[in-house]
Amino acid sequence: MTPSCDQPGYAEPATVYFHSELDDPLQWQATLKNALPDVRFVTGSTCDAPESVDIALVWTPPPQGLNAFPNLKAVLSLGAGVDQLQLEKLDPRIPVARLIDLTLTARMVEYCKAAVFYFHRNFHLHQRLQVSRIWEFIPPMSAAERHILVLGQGELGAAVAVGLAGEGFGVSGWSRSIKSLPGVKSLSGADRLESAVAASDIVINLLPLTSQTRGILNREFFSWFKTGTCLINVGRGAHLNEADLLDALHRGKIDAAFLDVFGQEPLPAEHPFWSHTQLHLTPHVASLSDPVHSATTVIENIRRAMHGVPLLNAVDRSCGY
Ligand code: NDP
Ligand code: OXD
Repeated sequence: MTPSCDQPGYAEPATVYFHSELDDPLQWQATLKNALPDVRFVTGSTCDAPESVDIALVWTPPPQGLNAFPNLKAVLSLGAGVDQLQLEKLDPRIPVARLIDLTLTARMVEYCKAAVFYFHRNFHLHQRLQVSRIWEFIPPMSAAERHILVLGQGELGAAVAVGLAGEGFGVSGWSRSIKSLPGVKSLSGADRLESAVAASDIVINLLPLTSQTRGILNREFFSWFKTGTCLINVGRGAHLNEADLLDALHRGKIDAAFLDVFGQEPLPAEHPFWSHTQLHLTPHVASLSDPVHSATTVIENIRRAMHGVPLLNAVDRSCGY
């Protein structure tokens, strides 16, 4: 049990600097103040006393950068991913935590199941036939015959894989280390990837963005797809080589894709993805965090940071995730 902010050893109330273009500062301020009435909540592109900031609670670094705060005790990500924090620029001794909560995970499982069922029940094929007013019976496969590969078996990827196995699909999960998850065949290592991709009908990307995974969804990767394979990218836009995806669609190497994340967000209006009939786009909403569901661990991590206690959901700075 971490000491409360009111107990001895907690000399000063925490000063939390908040920055996000996506999350509501007022909602977060109200939620934090409710639990930690003394907390000083600072937001905005300028901060009058950067030396007083203890904790940065951010989605992306503020314009002045995280190094503008010389006495940071912790960086708390407003997302499950941390690539957007540009951690390579941050002192490696500063602890960083990412956001994990049951609602965020449940939302990701819902999104992936919805996309998988769309492909599994051939809605994408019927949609194309509908445009030409063609009444054609496409016999549905059983879930057990449909093989799904989930790249990344962390908090989100593991929950998605187990959830899909529970629906009766054949599921494999690929990660750096081998896992033991009910109904999921665990694979690890670059040498296992080609055969796993080649055996799959649907590939879901839930890897973190690191120097090892950047651009992994590329021409070579797509060349391993069998005819009719579909892609779901909910990791990061920079995992995907966009030109290679368009080329693979054109050559029939990929049948269709759900894309939730993009190299540039918002996706520019002139981008070819918008009008591609085999692509289903969503604006980075596969899962979302919000103070109602995510504040508990943030509050606990503020307490921990103020007492020099290791953070919950700490990022391994040497791996970048
Ligand atoms: P975790 O850090 O919990 O899991 C990452 C997984 O990827 C682990 O299983 C890890 O392996 C595996 N991995 C990492 N690097 C490699 C590699 N080089 N080769 C093979 N496997 C690798 O992340 P989460 O599950 O919490 O989140 C995954 C990502 O989802 C986030 O980083 C973020 O980018 C994205 N995301 C997207 C959202 C959206 O709305 N679209 C919402 C939330 C997150 P091991 O277990 O062995 O360490
Ligand atoms: C996250 C995201 O990383 O929403 O949490 O992408």
